[in-house]
Amino acid sequence: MLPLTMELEFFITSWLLLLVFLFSTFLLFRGKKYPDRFPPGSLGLPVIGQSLSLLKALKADKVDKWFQEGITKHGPIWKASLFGYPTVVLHGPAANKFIYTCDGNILNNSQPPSLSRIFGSKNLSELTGNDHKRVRAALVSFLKLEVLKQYVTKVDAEIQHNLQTHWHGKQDVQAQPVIKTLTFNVICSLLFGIERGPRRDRLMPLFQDMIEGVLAIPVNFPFTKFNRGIVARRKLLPMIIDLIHEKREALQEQKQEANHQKDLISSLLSIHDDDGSPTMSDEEIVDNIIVVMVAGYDTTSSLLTFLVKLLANNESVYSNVVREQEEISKSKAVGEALTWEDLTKMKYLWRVASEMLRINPPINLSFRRATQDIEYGGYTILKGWQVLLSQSMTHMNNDIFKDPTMFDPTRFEKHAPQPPPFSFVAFGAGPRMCPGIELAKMETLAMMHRLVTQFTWELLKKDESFKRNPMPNFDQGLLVRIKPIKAIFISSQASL
Ligand code: HEM
Ligand SMILES: *[C@@H]1O[C@H](CO)[C@@H](O)[C@H](O)[C@H]1NC(C)=O
Ligand SMILES: *[C@@H]1O[C@H](CO)[C@@H](O)[C@H](O)[C@H]1NC(C)=O
Ligand SMILES: *[C@@H]1O[C@H](CO)[C@@H](O)[C@H](O)[C@H]1NC(C)=O
Ligand SMILES: CC(=O)N[C@H]1CO[C@H](CO)[C@@H](O)[C@@H]1O
Repeated sequence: MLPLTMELEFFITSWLLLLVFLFSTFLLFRGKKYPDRFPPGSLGLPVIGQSLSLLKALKADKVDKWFQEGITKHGPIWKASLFGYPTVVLHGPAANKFIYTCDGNILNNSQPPSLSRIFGSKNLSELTGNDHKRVRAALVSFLKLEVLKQYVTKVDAEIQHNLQTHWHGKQDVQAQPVIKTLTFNVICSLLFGIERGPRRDRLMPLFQDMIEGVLAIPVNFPFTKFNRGIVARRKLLPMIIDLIHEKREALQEQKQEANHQKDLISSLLSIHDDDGSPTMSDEEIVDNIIVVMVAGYDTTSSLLTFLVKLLANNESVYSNVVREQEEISKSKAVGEALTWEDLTKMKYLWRVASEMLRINPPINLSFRRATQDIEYGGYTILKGWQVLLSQSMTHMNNDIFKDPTMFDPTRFEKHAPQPPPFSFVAFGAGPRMCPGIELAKMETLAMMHRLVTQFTWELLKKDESFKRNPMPNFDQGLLVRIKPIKAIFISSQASL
């Protein structure tokens, strides 16, 4: 049954894409002359072929091949028509630099239109210029390290709860969905200040539908994922607005108390401009809460899932990680919460995570739109055209990272030669670089610490594969067989 609906979705999408394409080509090229400084490649038929072949490559995780074919055929800069727009396809450190540092007035962050129905119109990802700066500064004021440091214990408590509920007492675990539950709960706790209980439980399925909708093929018919996503957004809105009202009241009651940074929402509500008016409207807060949910959920859980797989497959990395983490747990009493200082000692673990982000970056494609005619690499990109950047192709470039397919965390050692700027871009770069890095790092380190000190595990399918849609998702959720480590509790109790 499933494959059938997917076929159908694909079929409908093809026709929709065709219509959108024909219409936008008509708009774009009405009366325009073709100078011959356009990148090589074709915008003609088979139009659908190009979008579909990219979607297929995404699903089969063969996007690198898709890019390589284009590069072999046309050279480093080429054009195609994708998702309804003429698109210039770019890669390499120079292209990364160009895209990441380019003025928002030249290239904006327009995603293919489908996303806005779910993200809302005041979303950070689409804002440009001063609006982007203002909203981003508000988010960063909460997500920056000095503030986040206070929340290690809270993150750790969510992790312990996740392990108690979904790991202890189980034999086989689907790691990826369970880790997604964790990243969802961390966001609820830290960012939205929603404690465990019925409210979170009501939020979770809506949120998941919404995420699936954001990432699905944008066909708004009943029963499509996209449609479910839109419906979920509609149901989520009043819940989030209630939450904002409650937080505002709570803030007004405890005006004297200085702690406005209990969670992201309270923090956003208490930021004021110089003239005393609130910096962000309720609408902006709602849309950005949704952006943060989407941005922080699948990315971090993807990294954690890849790490679980790696440690099961690579004995040498595993034993190094365990040695470092046991050193840390030795210095703590049983059940004592992790602290910020503990995390700063996990240097090897973070190098392993960074190397994982190099090899399997959760995000490795970005779209932009040209808001005026621009020149790049000797070619013209016309106003309205799309730019597709394959930013992480630099991660696999032999001139930048020697033996790029080798998993080698020493690349990230302090004294190792630094890769040139704009070549390690798992978190992006420039004014739109991921503001959630420190939170992602905190979750990753704390969760891996708890996992390796409480369990050993092996993969039930030696090489379970994953597909990007567009975030990497393991076919069976990464099935692992786990065993609790009892010895740790006994030995540390004995030493008390
Ligand atoms: C391993 C985890 C993560 C990875 C690999 C990651 C990666 C990225 C990348 C590559 C971008 C830039 C996209 C572009 O330029 O097109 C980005 C943007 C963003 N990320 Fe993350 N992210 C992660 C975790 C998080 C977390 C935990 C949060 C939130 C709490 C977050 C919030 C955001 C936001 C709000 C933006 C948009 C920033 C802007 O447009 O100014 N991310 N992320
Ligand atoms: C994106 O990452 C995957 C690994 O998850 C890789 O196989 C693929 O080639 C990458 N795509 C591009 C265009 O770099
Ligand atoms: C981005 O630029 C394109 C082309 O000029 C325009 O159609 C679109 O509305 C812009 N999007 C935003 C969010 O400004
Ligand atoms: C495991 O990691 C080590 C250290 O980076 C690397 O040298 C080795 O090739 C990896 N082994 C496997 C089986 O991937
Ligand atoms: C992806 C997304 O949400 N896009 C919307 C963001 O906001 C702008 C306007 O502020 C809309 O035009 C986008 O469609």
